[in-house]
Amino acid sequence: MHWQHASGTLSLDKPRIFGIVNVTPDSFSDGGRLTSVDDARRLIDRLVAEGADAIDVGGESTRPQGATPVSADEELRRVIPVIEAAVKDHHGILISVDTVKSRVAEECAAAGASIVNDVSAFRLDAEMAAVCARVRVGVVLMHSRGDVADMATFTHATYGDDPVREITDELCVALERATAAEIPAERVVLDPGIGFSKRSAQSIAALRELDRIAAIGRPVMVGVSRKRFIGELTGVTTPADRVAGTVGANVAALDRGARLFRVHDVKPNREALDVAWAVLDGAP
Ligand code: HH2
Repeated sequence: MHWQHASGTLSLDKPRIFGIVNVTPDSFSDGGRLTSVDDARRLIDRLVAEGADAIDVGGESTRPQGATPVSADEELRRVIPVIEAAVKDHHGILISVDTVKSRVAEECAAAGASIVNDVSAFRLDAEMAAVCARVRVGVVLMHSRGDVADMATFTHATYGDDPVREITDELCVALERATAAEIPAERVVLDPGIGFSKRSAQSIAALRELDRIAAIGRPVMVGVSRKRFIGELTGVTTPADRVAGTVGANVAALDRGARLFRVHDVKPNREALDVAWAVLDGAP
């Protein structure tokens, strides 16, 4: 399987890792850590050295405690210098921008981002699908409900007896939004949105039954890194200490069909996923 994006094609014949670069003061696990472009540069250097296939740069948090939405101007002020630095420092690096705003997507694509990671799956900005079609980026359409302030809370975590069915149906609607905007299916990756409008049991069900989401026919990304359900399962309260739980969830997701993994800690996930893949697929 392949994924087309603005600067080429990413082959998904092995697990692909997106290293997280949150340029936000309030992200749940690493907020406020990057206070300058130089800090972001150093983090990107490390993520690339540890084996990231791409970096995912975000300037607006969706933290579970209820995030504060930021203006497009502020988001651009945070992410553009980081994208420009990444392009300069790492020739050919694959860059994704984590945004729900079409203006941010468009300007980041012009600055060198080849992928738009929209945690609202084109729900929150009526122009987003058309912009992504025009600038020919690859898109990640992630399942969520509600707006930026409450999508990572339980406000909309209201499911019947088959939550994965509802998640799958809503991702199919997102894929139709992309198709209607003439984004070729080959440019689309789907993501169940672990922890977004989901209680832990619903996040775990989405991972356990990930094959139902993969059956839609598009590659699947998961973002489990350091998330709350891992804390609940392990008792590890500090998000940055949830590395082993994150690796466990990612290896299980790989077995159920995920091929793209959005993580804070690249090295342990790279090693674990490469070894798991050699065992599962038989191809070192
Ligand atoms: N999770 C977060 C943000 N963006 N994108 C995708 N595709 N999938 C995810 O699961 C996902 C995502 C939330 O995590 P993080 O960036 O660490 O925190 P915050 O939103 O507080 O910045």
